[in-house]
Amino acid sequence: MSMDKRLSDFREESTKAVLCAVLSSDKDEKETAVSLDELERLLETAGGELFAQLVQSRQAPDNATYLGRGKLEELGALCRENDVSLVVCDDELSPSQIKNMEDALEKTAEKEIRVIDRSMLILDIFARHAVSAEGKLQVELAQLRYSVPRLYGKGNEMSRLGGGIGTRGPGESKLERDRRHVQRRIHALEEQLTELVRSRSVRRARRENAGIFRVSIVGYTNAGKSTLLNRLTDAGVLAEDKLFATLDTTTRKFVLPSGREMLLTDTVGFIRRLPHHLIEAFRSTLEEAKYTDALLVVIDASDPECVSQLEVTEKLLYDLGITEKPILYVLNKCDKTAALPEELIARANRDRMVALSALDGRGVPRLVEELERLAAEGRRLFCLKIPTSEMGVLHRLYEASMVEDVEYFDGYARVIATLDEKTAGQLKKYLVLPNRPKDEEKN
Ligand SMILES: Nc1nc2c(ncn2[C@@H]2O[C@H](COP(=O)(O)OP(=O)(O)OP(=O)(O)O)[C@@H](O)[C@H]2O)c(=O)[nH]1
Ligand SMILES: [Mg+2]
Repeated sequence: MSMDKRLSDFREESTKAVLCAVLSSDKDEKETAVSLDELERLLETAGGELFAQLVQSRQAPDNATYLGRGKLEELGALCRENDVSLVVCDDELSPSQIKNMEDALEKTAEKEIRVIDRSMLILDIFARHAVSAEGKLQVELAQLRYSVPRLYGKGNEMSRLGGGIGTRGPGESKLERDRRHVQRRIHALEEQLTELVRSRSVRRARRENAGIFRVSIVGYTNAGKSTLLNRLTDAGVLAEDKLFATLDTTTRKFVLPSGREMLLTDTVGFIRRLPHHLIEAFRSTLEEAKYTDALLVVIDASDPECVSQLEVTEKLLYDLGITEKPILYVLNKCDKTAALPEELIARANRDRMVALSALDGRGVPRLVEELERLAAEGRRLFCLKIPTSEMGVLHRLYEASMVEDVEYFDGYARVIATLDEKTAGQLKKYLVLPNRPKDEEKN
């Protein structure tokens, strides 16, 4: 860790914040409370410190200032008297709402108060945690599209605010650029990203061709996905008690007891109300699970909100077009909870559920058994006729541990193999249809 980083961490620790939400008539009180508590976790992860939560009940958020006039004055006074310099609103704010709030707060508080929304806070954390070139590009793109128009409310004064919460990231220096340059920068980033994604899909295709069974580990942020990958494969992925610790996907080979190999991929976590711009910018990363054969949906069974977190996860998977994949539900953190919530068990598929602790390892052998079963399913026995001149195909089948039996004939080998559907599709021209293997041989 560089000195700079430590210094900025220190500075951020002193950022005291008030979290605000409007409890409008269409919102549920409990939902709002849960969302605010999560916002608090996000604030902590971003290095901020909670001073207070403030909820205003009103028909709808104010178009101009989000909170009502009176509440805003109350908030301004709170900021003035308690050294609060940051206000985070739980809903998405428009650029003008931010500007109006900042102006009004500055008057009452007699100092500059930064106003950001939930999306900007999440983007800030993403900016902090992005490691790969792709991750950084994705964050910067999302910031340029979402945060920058909101930060420009304060014009050139931006630079005075330094790298506080809501302005940090790979794009930090660029945030201060002239507005005219932003569009150009967005185009450049889009191009770079397209190029990166293209080369990544080449890599992906190579993996796919290996015909190895692939599983993605998905789930709500902080559920224990990285810990599970580490437990299974010694991947050494950073796992911490922070939201969005993982932004880059990591794939590791895992050898099942049968000797069958599979690829396990750790992915970026989900959260309720993930900003639309972030989903767009991170689409290629979020979609990683699309290119695997099955999903491990990890759930923090010890979290009181685990059922709604599973709902959010399933909804996001659906939105990303990841449907109809075999799912294995992993009810994690069993060491922390006495009993598994009935509602969770009902929602996860009973037959496809493993309760375990990625931390202490209990229940993991059962998961391995289930993975074995999952890897074996979806594969069927096929008979192939492979010309001697194309033995590379046979070699590939061996590598993927798919070969059951080989007999050599003049000019070709007859191979019995367990193929998954995709490999079977790729090798269509070699397949001998089950009802007429004899005929084929005679030809
Ligand atoms: N008690 C307990 N803690 C766990 C278990 N699994 C993970 N944790 C803890 O939960 C926290 C989050 O774990 P991660 O593996 O980083 O979670 P993740 O799902 O990868 O989170 P993101 O990458 O942020 O989406 C860490 O502090 C882990 O030590 C478990 O089985 N039991
Ligand atoms: Mg992780």
